Amino acid sequence: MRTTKSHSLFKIAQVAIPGGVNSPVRAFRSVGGDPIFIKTAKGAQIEDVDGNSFIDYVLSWGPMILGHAHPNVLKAIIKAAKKGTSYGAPCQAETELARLIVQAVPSIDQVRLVNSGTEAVMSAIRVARAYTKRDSILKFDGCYHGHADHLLVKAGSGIATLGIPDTPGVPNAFARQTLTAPFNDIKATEKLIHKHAQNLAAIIVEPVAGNMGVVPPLNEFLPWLRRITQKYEIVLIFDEVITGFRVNFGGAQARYKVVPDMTCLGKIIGGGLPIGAYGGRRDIMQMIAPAGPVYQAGTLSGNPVAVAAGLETLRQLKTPGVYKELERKSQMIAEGLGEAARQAKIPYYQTRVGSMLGGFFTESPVNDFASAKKSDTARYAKFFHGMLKKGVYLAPSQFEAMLLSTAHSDAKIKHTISVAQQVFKIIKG
Ligand code: KE4
Repeated sequence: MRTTKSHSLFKIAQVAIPGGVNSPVRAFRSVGGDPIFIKTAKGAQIEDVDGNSFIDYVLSWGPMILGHAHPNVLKAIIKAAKKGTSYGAPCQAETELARLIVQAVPSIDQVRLVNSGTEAVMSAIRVARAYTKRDSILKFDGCYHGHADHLLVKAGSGIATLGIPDTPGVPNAFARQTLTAPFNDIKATEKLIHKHAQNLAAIIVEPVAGNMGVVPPLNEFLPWLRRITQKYEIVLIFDEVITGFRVNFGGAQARYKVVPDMTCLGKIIGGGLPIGAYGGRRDIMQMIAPAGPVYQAGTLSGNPVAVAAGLETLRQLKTPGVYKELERKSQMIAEGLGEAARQAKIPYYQTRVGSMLGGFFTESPVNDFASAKKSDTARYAKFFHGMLKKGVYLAPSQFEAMLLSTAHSDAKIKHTISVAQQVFKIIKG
């Protein structure tokens, strides 16, 4: 596989951009080697600057559920852009997207549009703190909620504790307000909540974890979280930046029938353009300026071009049968990969929720970050590069999701499976 042009572009990029990328995971640090530079993308295919073409299972980390450069989405973007790209004043399309989200997502009575998932989460937590007049929050190890200071926190010593900074630059004082517990661990979480409930403003969770690899909630976990947060009047926030409109048109909350108090969205609702959103119960959302006292703002919030792309994407997703078809294709590829690993006698623990798939090179079950980290990430790196060389682009990290789009044809899926059969055999050694 020729990578000359990507290699030279990466060297140049590293002079002007820290690490040569605008988001760390793109740099291939977890799997080794240099990132490929993309020249163009269409449907399920991406092409790099050296002319290599790949079936894409990253889909820009989620937004491209209809595949790249969907003709209707492009048309909507061009039509909107011709009317101006940003007004800094309200426009009808923002209300249309807001109303579509309100209608689709069970927990959302009102929604505020912002520019990224990070901004959505950061703002939702501020509102929850104002609403409850409490300062602490609780998150789960291995769940990622964007890069706001108080969320870049990892578990301290012991399994469920006060957070410690997970990166330089986050003051200890911020981290101490963030409690951490193991995902899916009711016992450890309950202990922590009982101890800190009086000062807990919110518990934030990815209802299906997508940032430790894909780890579904164990049966009782989400319903239990809903009950205990109601009992202590803690705001339950579902971070559905990945799962929103991915695992169901109403998100994971519709799939699992557990309704949080607030929901954060991003990715798919912008159809590939910058967007985020947070919404929830009307009494909470009425706290937000200018309706209420909690300040939050954004120059490009509700941007008409991003909103047009999001509206068209959600309209396409509303078409009957879309999720059923995504489910069928996702099941096909999951079964194919599982069979390929079995044939090669490679331990491969698979997870899947709708078109969000995970695969860990380990024999034991993966239900939280600690067990995910026990998987053989070196073998994942070999799998990643083996697949890449044969034209399949997976996430350049074990701790991400494999995603499908409506543009992934059966033929592409069958091709991916046959490539995996070869690669599993190669990495067997
Ligand atoms: P952004 O600020 O990147 O739009 O969203 C942050 C975020 C919030 N919540 C969840 C559950 C998320 O997964 C994300 C961002 N996802 C990562 C990939 N898992 C984005 C990729 C990247 O960081 O480059």
